[in-house]
Amino acid sequence: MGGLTLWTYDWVPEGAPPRGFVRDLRLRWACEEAGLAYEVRTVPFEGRATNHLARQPFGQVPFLDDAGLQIFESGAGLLHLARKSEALMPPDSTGQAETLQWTIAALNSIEMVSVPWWFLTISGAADNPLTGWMGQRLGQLEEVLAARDWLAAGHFTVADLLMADVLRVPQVRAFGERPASEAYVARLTDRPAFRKAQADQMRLFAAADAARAGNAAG
Ligand SMILES: N[C@@H](CCC(=O)N[C@@H](CS)C(=O)NCC(=O)O)C(=O)O
Repeated sequence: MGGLTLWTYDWVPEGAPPRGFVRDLRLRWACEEAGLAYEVRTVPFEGRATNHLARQPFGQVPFLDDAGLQIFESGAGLLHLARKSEALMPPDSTGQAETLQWTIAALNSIEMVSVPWWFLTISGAADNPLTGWMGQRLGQLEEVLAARDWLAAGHFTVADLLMADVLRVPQVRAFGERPASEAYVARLTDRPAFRKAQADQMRLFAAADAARAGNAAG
């Protein structure tokens, strides 16, 4: 209970979202960027609809524990972590306002379209009714990213971390021609902190596969 604990599932199937995209990665990545020590603990994937509702009322992951303070929603967790480190959010009020604004924009103006669009796309909908809305939002963001390298404060912040995580979904990257957005995602996901966070998540689920295979065999 003394430090930071990030909670995720003990295992996830290969699929949607694929491994490497489970949202605990956002919190891992932020901790890595900020040099914050953390441990990762898990709740069972099986029975997730009911087995941790006291910690996450929608049965989802991630959630966060900071010395007994409990926080769910990846965006809330990121903003909590951002208050701990200038590597994630600058101390000045203008920089903080910009960071908050773009963090919320990633969730509420881009992800609120991209997730349902993605879901309909992978469900095989012949005519995805969200395509026009999706194209408009990503086009507007492309104009922003064509004009600058970072969303807030003139340097990397947690807003970039979150926006890049929203945009890096393969179907989103493949949707239309948006060279500035593609360069942005490539640059952000080439950061050592991202690569470590993603490798650690993949390693956790690979170990869970091995344990399940051992249990099935034995
Ligand atoms: N708005 C939530 C969404 C969390 C979310 O969708 N988590 C996925 C894993 S990436 C999940 O738990 N899915 C299982 C489910 O919804 O039952 C957040 O950002 O924390």
